[in-house]
Amino acid sequence: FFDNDLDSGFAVTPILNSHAVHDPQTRQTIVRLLSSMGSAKEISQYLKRFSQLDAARFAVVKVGGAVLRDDLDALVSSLAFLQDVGLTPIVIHGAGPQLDVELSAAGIEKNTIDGLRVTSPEALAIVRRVFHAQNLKLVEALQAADARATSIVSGVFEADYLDRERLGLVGQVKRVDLAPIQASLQSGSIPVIASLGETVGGQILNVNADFAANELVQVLQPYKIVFLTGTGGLLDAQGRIIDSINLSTEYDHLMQQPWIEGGMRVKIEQIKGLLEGLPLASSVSITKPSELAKELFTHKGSGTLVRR
Ligand code: X2W
Repeated sequence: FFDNDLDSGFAVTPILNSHAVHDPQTRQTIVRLLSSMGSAKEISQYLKRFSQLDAARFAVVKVGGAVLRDDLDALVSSLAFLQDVGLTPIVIHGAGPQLDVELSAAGIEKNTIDGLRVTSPEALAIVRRVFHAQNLKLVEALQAADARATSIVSGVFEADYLDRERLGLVGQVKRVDLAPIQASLQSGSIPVIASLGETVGGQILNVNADFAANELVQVLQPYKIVFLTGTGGLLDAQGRIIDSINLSTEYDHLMQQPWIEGGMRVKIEQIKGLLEGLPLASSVSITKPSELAKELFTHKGSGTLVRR
């Protein structure tokens, strides 16, 4: 999947993250706000490091549809907090559970192949509507919390049919256009991106949000890659969150475990593919919205850390 010749226009002027955190007083306030999570020293270190990054290289945060449904308030306050401290994450979201509901209400039966939704022309009309509605819901909630956010529902993912015969109007990303994202970052506004693609001919396609996030990550190579999920991490047989997974030593063993359910299996496979396109030291964090700051600003982090 990652071998397709991704082409990107990443020759843009870097936009540094805001200098707000260089102001000692602001920094002190932030450290105090986060003091329950970690030591002042580590929090300061992370703040400093993040503020020196090109804004497009700070963080890609993938938000599952379940989080938009169940945990919107925590999501909004976590993202707004980052903006308050001068950091702008790039947000890409799905809408899986919402699509299940709306398609079913329209009498369209759910059919997936390898976790991908078979999408007919009738289904696509609903997919588009639901993606737009979920995107606006998040953007408006951010704005209501005094955060600046930009709705991006097209123009980022140029796609091709993944398997038109079997899947219908489902896309595979061919090219990522960063221009809309850069424009948003330029004004310090959080880009909120829906995972819809379009062909060169203008046909809109349904793209799995994890796949779209992966493609975005390959192009941006951000410092932090965070998947926000309903569970807040990968769960073991007892339903407890697994602290960390080292794929180089644990992948085969993990995939053989009978308790790993289908969705998680797909997720681990996807993350493995994603990490293979990144420098060896990269990692992916899976956590929940209320623990995003802890994940970003402490050594211990939160949720599950997946390494190569
Ligand atoms: C996904 C897009 C939504 C998605 C779907 O139709 O469900 C395909 O399967 P979550 O909430 O992140 O799972 N697309 C092709 O991925 O949303």
